[in-house]
Amino acid sequence: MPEPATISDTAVLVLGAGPAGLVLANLLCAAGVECVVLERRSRAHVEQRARAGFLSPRSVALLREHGLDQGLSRLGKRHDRCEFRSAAGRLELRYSELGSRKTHTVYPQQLLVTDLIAELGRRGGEIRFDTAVRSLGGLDSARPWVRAEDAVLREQRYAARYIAGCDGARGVARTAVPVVPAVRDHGITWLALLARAPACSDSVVYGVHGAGFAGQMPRSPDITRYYLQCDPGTDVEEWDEDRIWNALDERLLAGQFGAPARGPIIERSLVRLRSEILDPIQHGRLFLAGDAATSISPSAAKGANLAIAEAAILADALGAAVRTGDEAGLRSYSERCLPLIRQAQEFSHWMIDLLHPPAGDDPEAAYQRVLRRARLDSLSTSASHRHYFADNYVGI
Ligand code: RFL
Repeated sequence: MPEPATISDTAVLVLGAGPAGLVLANLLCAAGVECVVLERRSRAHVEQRARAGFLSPRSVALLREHGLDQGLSRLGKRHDRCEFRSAAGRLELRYSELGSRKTHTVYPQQLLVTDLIAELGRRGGEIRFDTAVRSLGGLDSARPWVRAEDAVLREQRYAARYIAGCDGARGVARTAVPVVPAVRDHGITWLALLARAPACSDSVVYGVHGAGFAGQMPRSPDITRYYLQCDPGTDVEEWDEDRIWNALDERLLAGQFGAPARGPIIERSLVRLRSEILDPIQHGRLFLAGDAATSISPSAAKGANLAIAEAAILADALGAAVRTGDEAGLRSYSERCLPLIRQAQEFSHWMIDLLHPPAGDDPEAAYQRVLRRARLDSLSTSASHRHYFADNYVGI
């Protein structure tokens, strides 16, 4: 096969138009650094892909500082509490009154992505949608490259001084970093649902139940995200609306605390809880950010927030390297991001453990359930434990 002609040669190639890639590209454009974003999906697809919703104070401050908060400031809703429902009763934690007294802002990820694409256009940035990266190379050379395919499967070659791998947990960039990741497959699967119905309370609700975990996360006045732990081999088609709402009623203890308002289920997908950490998150002139650098379960709402934090750190380092040739920030990129990743992974794992006590009659499962009960009890009885929880829950 002849080598395809290089159709673009730029300072930074950004792979992926999710939160990481779009924040990075916006910051680079604002700093006068030329970049091109390659995204395998269409613009309509990425602007409608509903995922995260909970932004940490650090993410909000960062987006605001860089003029990326127009929609967020208008439509984002302050959120400051979560509750656990279990056989031990109901425990509400108002984290605006705990620890460093911070709050989340609820703003659906697809709206943030839509805002970031529009702003990048205003800043003169370029996104090539429907362009799937297939391979990358030359990472130790002055001109690394990427091979991609456009919508009609035409091969293309792009070159740049640096490549930012922001193509998510299943992208190709991470496969170009030659390290064996630290991995945990939690053996847990969630049915992730979006319902056209208001949430049953203003809180995030975590149902810790013998039949499996259930969660409720408010998204907007008439859209709510729900999660239901299900068998790993389950087929989403087996979950009709009645089965879903009955399971939510049971596990969120509707009899005691009120039933969720029912409405059409507008989206259902399976999320397998799997965590993966790369160290380092760079190789040669390739730098990973977001889910490409670490896959993290949605149990503590950290993924999008890590993506934004890493994108900002990378934008600073790339800006200095391109403008002044100073690569010190790039050399220490992994060292700066990994403490954030480790902390987020540790807390997400803590949450997974808390929310999924093992089922079964064997003595080990029973013992593990006692530990989870003790952990919930200590959240209710120990102020210092509540402060610890609050700081980790809203922190990145
Ligand atoms: P993304 O958003 O996955 O974007 C990566 C982009 O790269 C594109 N891509 C490619 N492009 C070109 N060539 C290729 N070969 C490519 N391969 C992939 C993809 O099409 C995509 O557009 O990664 P990024 O930017 O790192 O952002 C990460 C976040 O999206 C993710 O961590 C969060 O959504 C996780 N998450 C949550 N995070 C939070 O902080 N708060 C939450 O409340 C929250 N809720 C969630 C979540 C994730 C969920 N799912 C679906 C796993 C709820 C759910 C259900």
